[in-house]
Amino acid sequence: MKNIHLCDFLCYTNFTVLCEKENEGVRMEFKTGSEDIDSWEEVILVYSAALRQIETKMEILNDEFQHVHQYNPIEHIKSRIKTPESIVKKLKRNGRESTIENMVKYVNDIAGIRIICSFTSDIYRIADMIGEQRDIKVISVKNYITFPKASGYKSYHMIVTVPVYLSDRIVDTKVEIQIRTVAMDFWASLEHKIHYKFEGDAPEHIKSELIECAKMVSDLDARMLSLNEEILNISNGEKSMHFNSEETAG
Ligand code: 0O2
Repeated sequence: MKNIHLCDFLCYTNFTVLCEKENEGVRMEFKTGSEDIDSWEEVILVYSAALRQIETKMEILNDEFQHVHQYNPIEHIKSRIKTPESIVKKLKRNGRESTIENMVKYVNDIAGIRIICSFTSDIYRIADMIGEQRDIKVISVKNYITFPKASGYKSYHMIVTVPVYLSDRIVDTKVEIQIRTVAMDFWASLEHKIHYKFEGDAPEHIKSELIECAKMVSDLDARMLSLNEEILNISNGEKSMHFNSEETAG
């Protein structure tokens, strides 16, 4: 079987997609060929399969980590398929026509998974584990932890492709992975709500309050990490003391 990308997969099929939201005039249309098949569903099916694969991989890695290190780096995982309205908005924002071809080519986060962990060190551990998976190809990385956004947003983003095995072909499908701590996630969720409430134009005092909160989140993450390291050092010290006393006794 041949590996193909989702864009190439589109060439194999004929599309008619209409996605209209009443009163909002959101419309997507893409047509090729004469046959009318449920291709929007087919594309979403492939993205959903890709999401499930990444989710399962993450759960396996988390279980293995627990088995080897008696510790779970992942607190929880959320995943979603971007809504058609949100896809159209993003295409418009980038000055592109609303077609399925453009959506697959240019919207990298149609399938999105968010991995929430306790400590910043877990983020890099998880990112490394993802990068080491043989069938996952890392397309790009955005490190908003080292380089936070002007809004104060912090998170680690990876765009990857994962092969989806269909009955007659393998489709390499893009998934956006966001990795962040519980504290970063708390901040991002509230900021996202505020962003939507004010349609991206929140009053200045709210923006600066959010930046202040982002600093507090970074400080909290750093202090929790250092506390955890101290606890681990104490536990390791106790273990080696226990081990040494057993050796002396033996
Ligand atoms: P939604 O509603 O969450 O889906 P690219 O995807 O690389 O072509 P983009 O979209 O600028 O370009 O990528 P980026 O900067 O990595 O952002 C992708 C997603 O990260 C966003 O998706 C948000 O989910 C999240 N994000 C980025 N910046 C911020 C921010 O300042 N605050 C919050 N709360 N989230 C942010 P969408 O499509 O914008 O939104």
